[in-house]
Formats: sequence, C-alpha cells, structure tokens
Amino acid sequence: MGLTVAQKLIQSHLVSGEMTPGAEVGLRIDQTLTQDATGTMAYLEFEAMGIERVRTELSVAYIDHNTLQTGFENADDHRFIQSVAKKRGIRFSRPGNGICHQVHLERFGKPGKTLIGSDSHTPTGGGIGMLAMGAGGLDVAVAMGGGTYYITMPKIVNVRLTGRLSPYVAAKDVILEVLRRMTVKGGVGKIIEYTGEGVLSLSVPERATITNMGAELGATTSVFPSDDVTRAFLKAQGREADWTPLAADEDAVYDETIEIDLSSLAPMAAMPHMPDRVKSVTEIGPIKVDQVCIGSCTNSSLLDMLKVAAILKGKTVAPTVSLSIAPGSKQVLNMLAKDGALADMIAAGARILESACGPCIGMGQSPNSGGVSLRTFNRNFEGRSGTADAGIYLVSPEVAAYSALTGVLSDPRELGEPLHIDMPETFDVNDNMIVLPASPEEAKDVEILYGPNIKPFPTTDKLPDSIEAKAVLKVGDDITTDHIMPAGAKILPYRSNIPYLSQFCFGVCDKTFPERCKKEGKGIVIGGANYGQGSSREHAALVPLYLGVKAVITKSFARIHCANLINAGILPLNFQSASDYDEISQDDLLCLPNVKAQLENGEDITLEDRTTGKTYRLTYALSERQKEILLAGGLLNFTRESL
Ligand code: MIC
Ligand code: SF4
Repeated sequence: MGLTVAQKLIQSHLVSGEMTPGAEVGLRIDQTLTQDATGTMAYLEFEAMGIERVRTELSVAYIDHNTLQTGFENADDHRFIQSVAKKRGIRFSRPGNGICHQVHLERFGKPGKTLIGSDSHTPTGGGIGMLAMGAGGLDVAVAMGGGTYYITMPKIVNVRLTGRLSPYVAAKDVILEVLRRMTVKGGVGKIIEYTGEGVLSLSVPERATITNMGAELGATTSVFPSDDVTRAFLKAQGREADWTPLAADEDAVYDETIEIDLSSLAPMAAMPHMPDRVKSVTEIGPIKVDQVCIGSCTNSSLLDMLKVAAILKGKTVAPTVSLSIAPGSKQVLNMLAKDGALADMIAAGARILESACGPCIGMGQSPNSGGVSLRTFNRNFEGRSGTADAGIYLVSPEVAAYSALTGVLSDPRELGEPLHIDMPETFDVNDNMIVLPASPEEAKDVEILYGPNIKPFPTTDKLPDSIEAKAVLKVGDDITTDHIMPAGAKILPYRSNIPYLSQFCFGVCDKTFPERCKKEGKGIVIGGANYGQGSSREHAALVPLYLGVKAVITKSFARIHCANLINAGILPLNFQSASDYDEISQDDLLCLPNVKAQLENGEDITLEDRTTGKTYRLTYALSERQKEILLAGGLLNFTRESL
C-alpha cells in the first residue's frame, strides 16, 4: 500500500512504535526551534538535564515574543537564552530578525526533515514539506538532547484542492474554510495533508499560511508536498541544495477526504472569540472597524506585505481606524524598504511595528473598549488582545488592508482590477542577525547569565496512592491556554517566574482561582471538551502545578496541553459521558482512591464525589511510557530516574 507525505515523513524518522492510528510512535527529531516566551523555561529544563551540547542537526533560539522591554525582565531573559545558545551549540536569532516561524521557513526549514518547536505554530514548516510540530518546552529540551519525541500516530486527512483562488481571495480564506468545516476540535489526532492540482497554484508563503493556522484545528500538524514550487522558493532563498522532492504515492490511502474548490471561495472572517466562527465577509456585513493589525506568523511574508502595500498605495487609512503593520522578518522588512512598498504603507498612514509577534500576543496595540479589530493573525481568543471586551476578527491581508481604507469590514473584490504580484526570483539574503554558537572548545568558557527574574520551576512528587481534593474550578468546552495562563504585555515578561505568574492563572474565567487554590493547597480542575487548545505554553501546566492542581478531568484534551500536563506530573483524566461532567459541581469534594494502583494496573480510575455521594469511572489515553512519567511525578523526575 502506498504512503501519504505525512506517513513517509513519520516512517523515515520512526524510532519506536507501529504506524497504526492511535498507537504511540517515537520520532527522531532533526531540528528544533524555541522562542523567548517559552524558551527561557525550555533552556532552564535543558540545563537541568546536564547535557553539554545539543545533539540535533540544527537548533535555533528565536527572540520574537517578548520584545516590549518595559523593565529588565525580558532583556535579562534574552541574555540568558543567548548565553545558553552560545554555550550549547544553538543558533541565536536576535530580536529584530523576525518571527520564529517566518525566519525558520526562509532560512532553515528543509523538506523531508522533522522539526519540533516550543510554539504551537511550528507546523508552518509543513508548507515546505517538513513534519513540523508544536511541543512543550520540556519535550523540545529532550529533543535537543537527542531524545525521542513521542506522538500518537495520527489519522491522515486529505484536503484535496482543485481550481484556483479568485483575485482577492487568499490562502487565509482556504484555512478559514477548513476551520469552518472541521472546527477547532476537528483536527485532534489528525495530520492534515494537502493534495490535488490546486496545490500547484499556491506559493510557499501561501502554503505556510495554511499549515500555520492548521494549529487552530487542533491537528498534530499540516503538510504540503515538496515540489517545484518548493524548489523555486528555496532557490530564491539561496538554498536550492536543501530541496528534496516529496509526494504521496499514487495509491496512498487517507482516513478522510475533504474537497475544496479554490475557485468557489470568497473572502472570509473568523468572528469573536473562536477561529472556527467563520462567515464570509459579505454575510457579516460592513461592521465598523476601529483597528486593523497586519502581521503575525500567519500572514507576514513578503508576498502578503506587497499585496497590502499595493492596496494602500496612494490612499489614506480611514480617520477612525488605527492600522499597524509588522512585517514578519528582517528579510521582508528590508525588501519592502528597497522596493518602495514600505514607503507606500507609511504614506497611507500605517503604523510600522518591528518584525515580531507584537499585537498577536497582546504585546501592545490593545484595541479600545468594545472595539472591533481586524487582524491577519491566527487566534482571536477572548481577552488575548489585552482588551477584554474587544471583538477580534481574523481576516486575510487583502480584507484587512482594504477595510483599513473604508473603515468598515469590506470585501476587497470591490477593488476590481486584480493585483499582479509575483514571488521574487531571489530574496535578499543576509543572516547577520543569526549569531553562531561557540565551538565546543570555546564553549567551555562561556558563562550562562541568569537574571533575577529567573526563579526555580516547581518540583513534583511521585504519584500518591490516592488523591483527595476539591473541584477548585469547573469550566466549559474549548478552554484555551490563554484562559489558563494568559499572556500579554503585563504578564509575558514573567515566563521564567512561575510564582509571579500564578496570580494570573485562569484570570479570564475566574480571578479568585489562584487565591482559592492556594488556600486549599491542592485541587482538581474540571473541564469540557478540547481542554487546553491553543498555545504550546507549558506554563499552562506548570502554574497549576505550582498552585497545587493534582488532576484535570475533562471531556477531552488538546494534544500539546495534554502532553504538558503529563510532563508536569498532573493526571489528565476523562469523563466517560457528558452527563458525568454535568453532575459534578465546583467546590465538590472529590476523591481518587487507589489512583496509583489503578493506573499501574491499567484499570479505569474511580472518582468519588464525596459531596454528592456518587461514584464515577474515569478513563485515560496514556501510553505505558506516559503512565511511568506520571507515576514518577513528571518527565524531569522520570528522566532523572531512568538515567
Ligand atoms: C501563541 O501564539 O499563543 C504563542 C504565544 O506563540 C504560544 C507560545 C507561548 O505561549 O509562548 C504558542 O502558540 O505556542
Ligand atoms: Fe507569535 Fe502570534 Fe505566531 Fe504565536 S501566533 S508565534 S504570538 S505571531
């Protein structure tokens, strides 16, 4: 039987396990990336493992999230990461060089390779035929040390593209359409593979927009084949030698197929507060817009920016709109400057931001109260923008730029005359903002620089025989890591300071949670379906751990967050039915008697609600390895024990 692209990538990196959907497979990881908001913790963990040099083919540390420096914290963390990178054999992408996924695609990604990154949008690399996955910082640290990365063997979904996009309809509309059909839960346990003749008409940046936002489906990753389009992109980056072809076999078998006729798509928007609340721009209608933000790892390529500049050229941003633009990398910004397109943006009234995540992670540009903000980003979760009651709409660069001019949500097809923008034959290559590591000899003398903001991470104990604790919090479906551990300009600088971060835990749902949980000394969290979707931030597990959370019981979990809970030694358990979830109330006293023995024996876990007197059976989807990690009290303990 033939193989799909994803299966070929997995097979060529398989270290353990069988490629049967649902089974655990161990993969050899060729490349890793980190960013600064998760990187500080990842490198602290790497240091705790006591390994001299990374054992990957390539590891890169990017600085792109915490670039607002309103105090010493971020700058100190950057200095720490830079010193670890130098000592341990990691390339360091300096602040200003761009967003990790954009730069990685331009300068380092290679078809046929595996990549894990401590950021959920690492699947961007799938745009050039990589198996690129988001992971928790500790998993990335283990991979840097040469360790295996484990995933549940996914089902493979074939998204068959036919036709061509019409003028002013964008790659963003393709992924919004996939989100509309599959929802934010629809990709869990799956890899989304794009096939069909429509693929050929999509450039690498367009493919990368689609694989990037595939993270919002909850998918393990998304992938495109590596073809002549990929080759031309790599050639233009001066990296043709990095190209290898990669295609699905003729007789490849997919678990599911979705057909999308590109020519049938229209400009769309994801409405507040979920990336799958998708409607066409005309259906939503001309709502008044207060702010437009263009950029983020989803839509900040040169191609996107040139389109935006062409739409803005010679016009003025509507007087009631604030337009900000953050080109994705130094390469993009530089080329825009040389081309004159940057001048067109500035002349139209755009506020040019540095090449970084910026407003996407709430680092500035929070909208006005009750404001409407159109963003070319990938997430519009409640509160993420920094303004609790703002409404964020996710749109293509074309919709964003045109609406910035009209002041209302507008369909760019009204512009008529199509844009003619081609990919450049050559990109402006200058890697002077990538600092190379010291040689193994020199590295011995490199000192790692810890700032005062770096606090030790919480330690864990072995799993006790039984657990008794209150249901300290009960939440509904689709809880994101932005609910559990919010980010934004005020909080992000403390990513290496778990005690400080803990004051904000679950702030979006219940501001009293940290106090209550601390007072109890321990607790169990009750969640709905798709609990922990969104970011890869392991802080969404480490902070609850610090506050005393012992177990999280839900209808279902998102992949990366579930792995992070296990790594932190917090039990991820599942209700057998939605009615069991309904019956349990916040503040009930819960007990998991004999949890250790039941887990060891592979039995269902007994849950007693001591408040109502009822008993339930809980299930779990844990491999033997994951059970051992939980019994040991987390991955660091487990790794120490196995050494
Ligand atoms: C995000 O988009 O939510 C982030 C910020 O990039 C996160 C990582 C983080 O929380 O640091 C992600 O997507 O993993
Ligand atoms: Fe940065 Fe936003 Fe991309 Fe996350 S989604 S990596 S915050 S640009």
